[in-house]
Amino acid sequence: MPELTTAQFDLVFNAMSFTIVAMLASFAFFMMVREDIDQSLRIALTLSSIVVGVAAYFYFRMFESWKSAYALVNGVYAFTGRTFNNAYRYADWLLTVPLLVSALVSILGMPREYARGVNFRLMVAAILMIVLGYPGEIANTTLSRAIWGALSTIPFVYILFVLFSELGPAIGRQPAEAQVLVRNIRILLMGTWGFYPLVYLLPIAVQDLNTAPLVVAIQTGYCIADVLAKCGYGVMIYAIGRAKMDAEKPTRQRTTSSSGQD
Ligand SMILES: *C/C=C(C)/C=C/C=C(C)/C=C/C1=C(C)CCCC1(C)C
Repeated sequence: MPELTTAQFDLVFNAMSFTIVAMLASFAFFMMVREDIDQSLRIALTLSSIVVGVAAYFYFRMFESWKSAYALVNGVYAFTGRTFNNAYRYADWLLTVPLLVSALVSILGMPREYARGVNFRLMVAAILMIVLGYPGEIANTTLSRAIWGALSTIPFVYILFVLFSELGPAIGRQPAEAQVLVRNIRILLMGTWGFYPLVYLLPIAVQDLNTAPLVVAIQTGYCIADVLAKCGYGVMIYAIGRAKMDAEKPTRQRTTSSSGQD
């Protein structure tokens, strides 16, 4: 790993510590607001809490790994010989990405059989995407990074295709209050998930793997994307749950008073 200036080292250090606290705060928030929404939609908030909880753990590990990869020697951060462990990041994604797609499918409240099928296909694609991306992330040449990256992009494109083609009709069935939010969460998902392959492409674009600006850009880039794609996304899942509940409230009160039970 390349030698870093104190500013470069600190930027990644601060980005990671910010991400840890963002994940922990989101965890507390999602756990607290879970009870605010309908039982049938609560699973989406549970999934969001698990996502940020898992990410907080792996960020803690990454933070430790980052600190042990470098030592301050005469005013610069020299590599200690203990390589930063990218496996923490990919283990995090391997667990959280399938849960993120699942949270979206469950907040849409599609027919059960259909939801199960979509969920399964999206989860398999998400796992393939992460598993194929990892060998490229730790590759020694930009060529093999490019090849694994291209393979990983196939399931990625499939996920986007499913989200746009197949979930489209489900959006049309959402109450008016929730439709805009569902469209927005899809845009957030596209925008933030699209950011990961761009960060991954940087070393290929400049045909180098091991410069200080690259290491710093990749680590901070993934941190920013993770906060948006996990914390920001979870907040939107909550907003959708609330909007759906508010939209259904009048009918629910009616059925409650007529049947006398809830
Ligand atoms: C919370 C973490 C999330 C939402 C991670 C998402 C990661 C991706 C969408 C990664 C995609 C990649 C490609 C499409 C090609 C290059 C390799 C990856 C794994 C960076």
